[in-house]
Formats: sequence, structure tokens, C-alpha cells
Amino acid sequence: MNDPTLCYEEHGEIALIRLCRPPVNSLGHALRAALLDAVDRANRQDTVQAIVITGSAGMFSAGADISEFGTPKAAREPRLGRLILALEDSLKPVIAAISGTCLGGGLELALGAHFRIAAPDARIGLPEVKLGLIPGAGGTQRLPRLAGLERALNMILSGNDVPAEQLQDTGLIDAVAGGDIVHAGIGFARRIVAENMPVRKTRDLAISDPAAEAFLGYARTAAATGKDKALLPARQKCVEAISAAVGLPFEQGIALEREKFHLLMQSGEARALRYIFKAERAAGKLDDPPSSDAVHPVSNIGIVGAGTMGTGIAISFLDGGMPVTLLEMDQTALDRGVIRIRKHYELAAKKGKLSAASAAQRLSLLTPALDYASLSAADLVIEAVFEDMDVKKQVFRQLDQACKPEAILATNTSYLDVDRIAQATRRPSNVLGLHFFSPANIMRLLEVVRGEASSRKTLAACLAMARRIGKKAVLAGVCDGFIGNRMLARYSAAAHQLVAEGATPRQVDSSLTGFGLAMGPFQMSDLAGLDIGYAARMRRKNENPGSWRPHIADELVARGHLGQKTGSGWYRYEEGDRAPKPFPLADEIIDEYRSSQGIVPRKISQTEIVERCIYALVNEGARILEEGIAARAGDIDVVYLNGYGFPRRFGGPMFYADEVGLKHVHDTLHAYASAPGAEDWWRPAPLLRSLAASGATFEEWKN
Ligand code: T1G
Repeated sequence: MNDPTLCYEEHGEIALIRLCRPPVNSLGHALRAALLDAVDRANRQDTVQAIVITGSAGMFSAGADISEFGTPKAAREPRLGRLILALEDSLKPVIAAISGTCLGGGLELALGAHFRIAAPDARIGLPEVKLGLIPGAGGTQRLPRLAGLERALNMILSGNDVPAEQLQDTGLIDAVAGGDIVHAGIGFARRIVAENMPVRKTRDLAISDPAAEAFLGYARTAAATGKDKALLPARQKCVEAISAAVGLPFEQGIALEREKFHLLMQSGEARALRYIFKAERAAGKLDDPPSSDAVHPVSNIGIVGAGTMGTGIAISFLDGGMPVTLLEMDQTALDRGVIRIRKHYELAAKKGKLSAASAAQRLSLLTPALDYASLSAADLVIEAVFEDMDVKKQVFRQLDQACKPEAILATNTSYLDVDRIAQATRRPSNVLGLHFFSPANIMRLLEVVRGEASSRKTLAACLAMARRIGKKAVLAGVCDGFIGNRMLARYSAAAHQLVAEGATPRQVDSSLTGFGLAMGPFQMSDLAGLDIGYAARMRRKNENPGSWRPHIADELVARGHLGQKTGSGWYRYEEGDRAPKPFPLADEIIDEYRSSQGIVPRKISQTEIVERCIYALVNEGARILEEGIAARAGDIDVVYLNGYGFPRRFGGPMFYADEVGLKHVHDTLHAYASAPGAEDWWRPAPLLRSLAASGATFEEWKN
């Protein structure tokens, strides 16, 4: 039987069922139905004595089909739970032969088998909690019965997968087999038949752990204290379901699990996390990718500039196993950069994050250099020098001369015009922006800035490179601040206006951290340095004098209060302590500013603070979509989740606006824009207005 999602073969007395639904054998309705038919067929075939189920293309199964969630297909029979019971009740022994990845419903399927063998490096886990769910097909009931309570709690609450060889000491894995997993599976099945091994149903196993209450008590506490608030509801329900496995008969436990699973499936957190899962996979892709053989692979990296960003970017590539030539203009600056990188790896080895050998191996991939000729073999060169257009143009002229014709030249600029930089070279189609976020080796976000001349080959090569070094890449068009910083500027302007009108910096900051942001805008400004914002305002003033408005921070900067680095800014800081404390001089400067602007301060609610700041983000995001700077709303959310600490439980600013309702967002912004003296940018973007009027969402919108 060769269903498009599954292959059925008989090898003598052994039936082999191979899941064949690329790319990850996700258990969609068609595969579930085909699998049930195949098991039924094997049981009806007199010559068949045992059944082996395995995956294909190095993947057992990535679990339930996430794309079916929220659609009728997910509930269409046979549901996964019923399929697993059919395996468990099979009259003939069922063996799961696991290689590659076995996650979620894929592992729950294997738990319903009577035996499991696995390749040593097979990755096994129940990641449902990362989607705001609990295992919904018996995982919370069967895993503790096979792997023990403590290990099951750890695996289910963390959602992390583990290599099969770490599970050999549990009943979860009956044997670890090297070589071809299908061959090993059939051999194992033949041995079971020959030895007439008794078939045990997982659901009939008992959970007897004298420390059960202690483990469950600890788990309840751990589940309630996780950093990622998006996961809290699911983690707590995981513990409840596993507690039922310990204290209730299987049938009651599985019913309780199913009830909790369906409750969570409807939760805002689960909807947001599912959206993020899809958005992060859509973001780093070209709509019309060139053929892979047309794309020049990037393996040899050059970096110009050994400052904080240049060395952070270098570490990202060294961690990805890619050789890096680091170029500086003078020995002192180069030595400083190399020392910074060396200290990074020494510290990582000292903390046990890396073995000394791995640290040395990565460091060995670094080649310091003082002349451009050393970059002649580089496939990609990233410039990370001073944020000045003339300086950057000069660097790109030099690179254009020194690098091989097919080399890609990228600027790490955070706001300068990539097109003007490209025009300084003879290869504009090979030029783009690669905007890393500081610290570059930690922050996963990478804005891939597409110049007007950037070729699809250049973009595709850099998107593939980003995946290789573990970055979340998002394609952005050329504008001031690309996606993230452009939206941040609006958000900061909204925060500033709130203080001008009567709020305190602390009131704004605490309202936004209460919403879920890691840090409020004024604390963030003190951390980055008020001079950074001041320089950006002066740049914009030079570029567009008419748009300039006085800013409260101008006076703070004028008096040398630049934030944490000077001990005071919006707040005051004690030596060695980053905790913000009241700074009376800042309060005086705020009062003086209000008087100079003729503002009578008013009380401002936390709701208005959050709505003004978050809707200002959303409105700018809508403009970014209209202008084609971002291809889809999900891309904007991926930027804000991975680069600016937006709370994951809300899915990102654009998804949050969809969930709140675009009509409410539009009407609120319209009210702000109608206030006397309101800035133009409060006016709802045309795209927001049209979506609000039609009842559509940003998620549904396609350029
Ligand atoms: N369902 C549908 N599509 C999936 C999928 C899934 N479970 N997993 C991956 N994909 C798609 C993905 O969208 C992408 O599509 C392609 O496969 C490659 O993915 C009842 C309810 C398996 C480790 O949470 O962790 O079972 O973009 O780019 O980096 O209890 O995918 O090419 O169109 O990530 O090699 C639980 C989620 C589900 C696993 C592979 N399972 N997937 O990583 O490739 S809930 C998960 C992953 C469940 C039961 C519950 C990773 C991977 P496209 P990729 P990768």
C-alpha cells in the first residue's frame, strides 16, 4: 500500500510502515488515517507477526500538524489519541524504530507502541509547552509510566528534547541501535517474535515513585515561576495532568489531559506562540528564491572594524564554525579586538559553556589583518566601522578593489542609506545591509536590508548564512531605521510626549514593564546613553530641519547627564548599581520643559500610557507595511520579539493589535490625532484605516 503519506511493506513476517510526509512527517489527518489503515491491515494479514513503524528522510515525526490547529481537520477522526490506542491494542507487537527527530505527537505515537528502539542521536521530546499547550495525545500519562516521574516532569515542563542515548536507562527506549534504523527495527521485531516476548501496554504500567509528591510539589513551584510568561498557563496544566497520571486511573487521567489541552488550545498564549512559530519560519524566506545552484555559498567571512559590533559579529561566525578575517586600520585597535574575542572564549570555557578545546578551535578560525588584500578570498565582508556615510563609502571603495568579483559586501549600519553605500562600488547587486543587534553574538535578530540593486542571489546567500549561524533573519527595505529602530523612534516619541504632558519617566517605564516589556523606554535610554538619542535627533534635524522639536533630554545631555555611564540621566545611579533612583534635577528639567512649551501637566492613566506607546508602534508598523519595507506583519513581529523584548505571550505588536481589534486601535489613534497640537504621526496609517473598516487583520494582509 503506497499512500502519498505512508509506505507499507512486508519483509517476511514483519510489516514495515514508513511515515513519508515531507518535510517532517507531521501527523495531519491524511497521515493519521493512512496509519490507522496500515496497522489494521497488518493485524489482518496472517503472515505478519510484528509491526515496525519508522520515519523517513532522517525524521521520525515532528508531531501533530500545527497548520491544522484551529481548523476542522485537527478534530477529524482518527484523532491522534484514537490512533495511539489502536497501536497499543494491536494484537501483534508494534515496534517504533526512531531516527532523527521524534517530537510531540510523534513521540506520543511511539509511546503507544509496545517497544521503541532508537538511533543514538535521535532527538526525543514533548515541546508542546513551547506552543502554549500540553501534550494532548497521552504524553502526560504515558511518558511518566515509561521514563519515570522525574524525567517526565523535566522533559514535559521544559519542552526540550534529549538524545535517545540519554534515555537508555529508562523504559522509554528498549534499545539504542547504530546503523540503518529500518534494518535494526526489523531485526528487533524478529527477535521479539522468536522469543515470544510478552506485549505490554504502556497504559497498564503503574507509576510507583515514593518521591512523587516531592517531585510534583517542586514542579508546581517551578511551573509558576518561569521567566517566559507565555508558557505559564501551559506549564501549570502540565503539572496538573501529570499529577492525574500519578493519582488517577489511566482513563480518568487521559480525559483530564484532553480537557486541559483543548482549554489551552483556545488560549491567547497558544494562539500567539503558534503565530510566532509560523512567522519566524516565514520571515527568513524570499518569495521568489533563485535556484539553489545559482546562489554562491558563503563560507569565508571578512569583517572590517574590530570594535564592539565587529568583534560580536566575528564571534557569531566563529561560533558557526566559519573562518573570519578581522581587519582593522591600526595594530592597537586590532589587538584590542582580538583580545576581546579571546577573553570571550576564555570566559566561556571557564564557565563551562564550552570545552577548552572547542574554545581554542573557534579561536583558531580567526585571522587578524591590517590590510584589505587579506580579504581577497572572502565570500562575504561585513563592514562595522563608525556610523558616518563618508567613512563607510571609503571602506566600500577599498573593498570593491580588494575583494573577488562575486564577494558580497554588507554594511552593519543601523540607519544609513544602504543604496548610497552600494553606489560607491561597481557591484551594487552584491551590496546589502546586515544589521546585527548588540551584543551581536547574543541577539538572534538580523535585519537583512535589501538595497534597490541587491540581487536575489545576494539576498538568498545571506538568508542561508543567517540560518547557518542561528540568526532570526528578517528582510527589510531601505529607510531610516529599517524596521525595528524606525518603530522604536515612534515608540520613544510617544513616551516622551507622555512625560511632557504630565507622566513621570518612572510611571511610563513601570506601565510598560507591567505590560510585559523587559525594560521601559526611559531606563532603556539611560542604558544606551542619552547622547545616542541626541545624535539621532541632530542628524534628523540636519536632514529635515522642519521636523525638529525640542526634547527634554537635550537639556540633560547639555548638562552631561547621559544615563548610566555618567551616573545620572532620567534617573540617578549609585556606583556599581544599575537600579534607577529618583533624580530631582531631571524632574526640574521636565518642569522647565513643560513651562517653556506652555504645557499644564495632567494625570495620565496606565491604560493611556500603554495604548499610546504600543499603538504608536503598531501605526508605524502599518506604514512600514504600506511602503513595502517589510513584506508581512509577521516579519515586523519577529523583529520586535527578537530584537526589542516584546512579550511573546502577545505574539508581537501587530498580532497584539489584531487580537485587540484594529477598529479599537484605529479609533484610539484617531482620538489622539484629534487632540489640539497633536503630532501628525498620530493619524492612523491608511492601511490601518482600511483594515479596521473592512474587519480584516494585519495577519491576513498580503502586499
Ligand atoms: N506541523 C506542521 N509543520 C511543521 C511542524 C509541525 N509539527 N514542524 C515543522 N513544520 C514545518 C515548518 O513550519 C517548516 O515549514 C518545515 O516544517 C521545516 O521546519 C498532540 C498537539 C522539527 C525541529 O512543536 O521544532 O504534537 O517553512 O524550518 O529547523 O501532543 O520544525 O518549510 O513551510 O523548523 O529542521 C509538537 C515543531 C506539535 C515541533 C525541524 N511539535 N517543529 O526544525 O526545520 S504539537 C513541535 C520543530 C503536538 C500533540 C501536540 C522544528 C523541527 P516551511 P523548520 P528545522
